[in-house]
Amino acid sequence: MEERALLSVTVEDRVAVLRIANPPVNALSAALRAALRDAVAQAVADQGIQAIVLAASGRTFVAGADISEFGKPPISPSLPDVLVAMDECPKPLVAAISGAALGGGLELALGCDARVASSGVKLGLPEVKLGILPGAGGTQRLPRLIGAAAALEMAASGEPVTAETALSLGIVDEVVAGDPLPAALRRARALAEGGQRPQRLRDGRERLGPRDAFEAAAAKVLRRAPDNPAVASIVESVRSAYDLPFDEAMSQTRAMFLRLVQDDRSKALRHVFFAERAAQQPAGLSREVRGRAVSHVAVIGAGTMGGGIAMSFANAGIPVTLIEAEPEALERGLQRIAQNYATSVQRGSLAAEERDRRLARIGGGVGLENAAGADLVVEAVFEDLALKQKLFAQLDGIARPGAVLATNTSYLDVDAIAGATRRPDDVLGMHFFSPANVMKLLEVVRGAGTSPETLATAVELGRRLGKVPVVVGVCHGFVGNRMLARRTAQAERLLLEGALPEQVDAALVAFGFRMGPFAMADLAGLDIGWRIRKATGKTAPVADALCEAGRLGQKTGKGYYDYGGGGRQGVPDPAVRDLIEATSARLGIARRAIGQEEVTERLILPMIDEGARILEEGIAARPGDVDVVWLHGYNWPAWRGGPMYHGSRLGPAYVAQRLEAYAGQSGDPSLHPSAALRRLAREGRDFDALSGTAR
Ligand code: TC6
Repeated sequence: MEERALLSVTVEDRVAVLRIANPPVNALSAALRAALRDAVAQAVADQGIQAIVLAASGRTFVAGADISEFGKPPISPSLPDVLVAMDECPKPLVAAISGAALGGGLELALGCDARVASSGVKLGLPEVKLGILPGAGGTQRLPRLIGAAAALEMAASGEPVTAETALSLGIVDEVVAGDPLPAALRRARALAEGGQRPQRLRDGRERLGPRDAFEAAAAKVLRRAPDNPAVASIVESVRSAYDLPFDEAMSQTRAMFLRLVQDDRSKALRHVFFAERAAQQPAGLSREVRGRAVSHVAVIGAGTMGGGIAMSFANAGIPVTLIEAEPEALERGLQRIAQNYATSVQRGSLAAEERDRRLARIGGGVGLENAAGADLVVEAVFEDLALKQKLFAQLDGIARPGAVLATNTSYLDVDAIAGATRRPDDVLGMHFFSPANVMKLLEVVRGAGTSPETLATAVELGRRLGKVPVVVGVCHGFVGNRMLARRTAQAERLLLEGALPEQVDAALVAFGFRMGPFAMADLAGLDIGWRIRKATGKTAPVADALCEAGRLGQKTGKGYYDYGGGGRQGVPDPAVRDLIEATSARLGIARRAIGQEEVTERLILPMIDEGARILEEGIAARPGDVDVVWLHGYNWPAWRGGPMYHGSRLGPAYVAQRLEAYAGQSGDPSLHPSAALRRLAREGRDFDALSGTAR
């Protein structure tokens, strides 16, 4: 029987223990909700039962509602119905929280009279990250337990707290080491001895706290997220705890929940949730394949990138040796790392003791021989194929057999690098994004000869580092930078045709990016791209002219914008307008007024087209993988789901037709839609249809 599998009931000294077992995370599926409601009813009916303990098997208590049910017709009983049954239960209920209690999981625990948690477990209301609000009483019961201001902060941020913090906030009554069941049973018996059930949370407003403290918290939360409908609804719902009777507030909250679930933002955020998890399981790699053990890492190259990569390992508890060719360069690299940690300590984001532990994990060495003992070597030297090939040939003679050899190249041919060794099966790309200790994306580049174990090692390691690893294939720029190149080309092209940097940047900010391409280029420095263009014989007339004029971005006080007193906020500069207009004239391009819609579409649609090519070539396995790359490597706005999700909402036919129109209007042949996109448009199919076409 499914019910038996989802929920088992045992009786311990007249306490019914309802144990949830719905792997992998005990999500509250319709069947589990029904089983819970029925089990509570049975415990009520059974004269021999005095109290109920709610417990769970596995590594989570309950991870919340079953997200895969959202957007489908609701199935009764809803979670609020289950909580009504718990409120109506005359016998005391206690939650034994042995793993994460999130969303509906915490709401379930809030329907109990007491909560006992294992030390270290997480409790939270992460619904806002899915574009919804806690719809099963979190916005009503939690304020009545810990105060409206604190509850609002938890629900609006979505950040979980540890059991220890939950204890100090008053969310849980007791924290124990290990299994919380014995303590929960003790509490349940004590409550039963009290004769009657304590006042339900729903019935008491004494702990809501002063209204003005809540309003101040609400103003802060809304300032932080001014355009987020889920946050606005959370504020409104928590506020109703002051103004409306519990049942009225609940039905209003339920209506908001059902509205938000249908909202495009929530759909996109749910897509992100599942795409991130799917990316963890690379296509074509069996779940049975295990990575090799990695307990010591060597990073070659102590520049900004190499240093950031070394910090990522040290932060995750993995000892690392940073390797340079010269002692001075090594010293500089180690000092930069120490300085980065010192800044975090000064800012208060890192404890001094933790800094010391991390620093102690980072050693240095001059010469490649220092890589001899490493289980994984990450090369992060200058982007030069010949240099990298030479280095890998040397490494081949030094690294121990079975060590994974990874290159952090952003563009170069990983197969050509692997070919310099006699062990291409051990070689792959691990492309970190700058700053490597912060950005979550890790492109794991699978070479033609990369073995499944090598691939699994990098993916598992990526997870250990707290990154989001996405497996990609070998091509120039892989997934992220290859798509970015299309956007960058259009941004430059739009300047030549009539737009100005501030207009282009504003369009992308309006789309949801934190920064536009030109503000970003100024921040990164224009000389990097200039150097690469010169080396590869390419040109970007406006960018080249700015560099020739010494305008290299923020570091020179001028780039696409003027940074005046050396601040980070640039202002439009008439000299840049003159320079752009002169460049258009020199190239014989007649400037015209370009509207925001065209700017946005010409930046975004070519990326979607490139994504289609990438999928057709098998460089990425699934549209969701491309989305995850952009979400975590380039700050694509999560509520827009990612470029392929966005393209899918627009429809391949629309994307193809607009690109064709822009190609005609601008005379830029690169805007013609690819064969892959045209085929989808013709056949009326979505990007999924391209998945795995080449492999
Ligand atoms: C809510 O509760 C609203 C209530 C109002 C009702 C009115 N549903 O992340 P992992 C799957 S909203 C369905 O890799 P971890 C996941 O897709 C919900 N599926 O594991 C994956 O499947 P795969 C509020 C779920 O150990 C597998 O479980 N709750 C759900 O790294 C393992 O997941 C949240 O937002 C779910 N709720 O992390 C919490 N959760 O193997 C969401 C997970 O087929 N969950 N799956 O790929 C999490 O944050 C994490 O999963 C975790 C475990 C911290 C619980």
